[in-house]
Amino acid sequence: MISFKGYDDIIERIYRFNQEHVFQYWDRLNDGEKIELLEELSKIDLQMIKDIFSQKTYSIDGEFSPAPYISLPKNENEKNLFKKAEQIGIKHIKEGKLAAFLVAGGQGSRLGFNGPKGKFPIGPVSGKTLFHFHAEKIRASEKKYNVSIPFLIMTSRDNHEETSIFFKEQKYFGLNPDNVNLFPQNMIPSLDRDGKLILSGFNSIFMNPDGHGGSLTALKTSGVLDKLKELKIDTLSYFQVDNPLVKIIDPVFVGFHIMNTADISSKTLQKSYPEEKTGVFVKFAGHTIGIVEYSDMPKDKSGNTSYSAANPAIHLFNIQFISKLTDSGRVKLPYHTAKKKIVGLVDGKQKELDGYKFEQFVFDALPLTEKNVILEILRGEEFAPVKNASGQDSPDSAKELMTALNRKLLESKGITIPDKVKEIEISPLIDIAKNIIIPNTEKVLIS
Ligand code: UD2
Repeated sequence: MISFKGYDDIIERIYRFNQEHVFQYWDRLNDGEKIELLEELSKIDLQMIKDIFSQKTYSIDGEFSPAPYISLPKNENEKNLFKKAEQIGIKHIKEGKLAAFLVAGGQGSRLGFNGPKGKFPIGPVSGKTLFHFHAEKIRASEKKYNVSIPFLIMTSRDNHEETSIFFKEQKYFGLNPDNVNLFPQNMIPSLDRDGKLILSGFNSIFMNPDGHGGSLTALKTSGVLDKLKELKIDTLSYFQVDNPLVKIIDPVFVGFHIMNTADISSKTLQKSYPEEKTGVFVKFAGHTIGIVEYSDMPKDKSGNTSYSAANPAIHLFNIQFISKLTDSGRVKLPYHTAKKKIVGLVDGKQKELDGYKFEQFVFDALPLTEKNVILEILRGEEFAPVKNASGQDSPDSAKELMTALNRKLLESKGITIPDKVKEIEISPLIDIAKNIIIPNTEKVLIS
């Protein structure tokens, strides 16, 4: 067994868990490099890694059926209930009880875009980035409700610096920098087929971000949760980086959440086709609510059209609930396993190998709630995911959806749209007045 002053406990633990191959290049390392490796190893919970590996096929516990949800209002009574929710939501927002929470730690590999996905240009006319749209929506809500809304952004080790620099360069898109809080999520090692840690270099371990489920733990470990409590924030509006249509601050949604004293509230929309790659809301046999991810759907149920309540990944979290979950440190959510090709160090050279990547999903906190709300929304008004480089759920389809929504908005105000117009972008900072004239050009930018 190797030895190094001050680190012998860690070294002994590595041998005990049969992971001593991580020291195979030990003799090539200088003392600084050895310490770096030992420090990284000291942060890995080897027992947890072993447990995850031994149950590596995530499976759904027990039977489930489609979940009930609050449908779009159809009659006067339901419309009145929605109006009541809106009033309650507005009051809550104006009291400064809300913060916006963007998860942006993912790797965006399907889109094939280099760098943080939030830097992707999505404005159909302006080319503004996803981050820009999100920030301007928050600015617009701050103005509308005359309140300050903290903006939390979870990044990951690989994109934290670039994201922070971008926000600085862009002067926080006009937001008060003191209200913008970027913090990286935690990392978890990937494993090879035999459950062994993978070296990414002579003295470093291959890690991946621990999934958006890691956001709950990261809120706690970064100290952000305590800051929110000091600010008397009680609700987090959670959203993904890839949806330029998301309504970040939505009074109706907030109102239903408050009226039901929910731990988590979630939006849902109808799947557009059974094989669409979204999770669906379900009710488990024990009456708890949850989401089953498309990749985890049992074969006999996938494609079943009664599971149509899709997950656009828009939630409200009660802060007390997150506090309770994170009381003992790491939130105990299951890990989902993905088989991946991983480039690691093998026999002194970088080589592709088969491995496993582990992630927690934030919606696995749903079955832990005592109360929750699922609210139906209109797809075309709030969901335009940017996932793939082309085709479905791509930048092109998202831009089309943005234009379609803007067209609908202008028409609802009685504004005439000339024939030539193909693309319409409206800045989130603009309140459309009835009397605007739209030019007869292909691209229209209202900002
Ligand atoms: C997510 C949902 C899916 C559906 C769809 C809607 C999961 C597992 N699936 O699918 O059910 O609702 O969205 O658009 O969520 N992220 C992090 N850290 C991580 C991993 C991801 O911050 O370690 C962020 C990522 O930056 C993005 C969001 O989480 O904002 C979603 O990640 P994804 O693109 O991997 O999820 P996707 O599209 O498979």
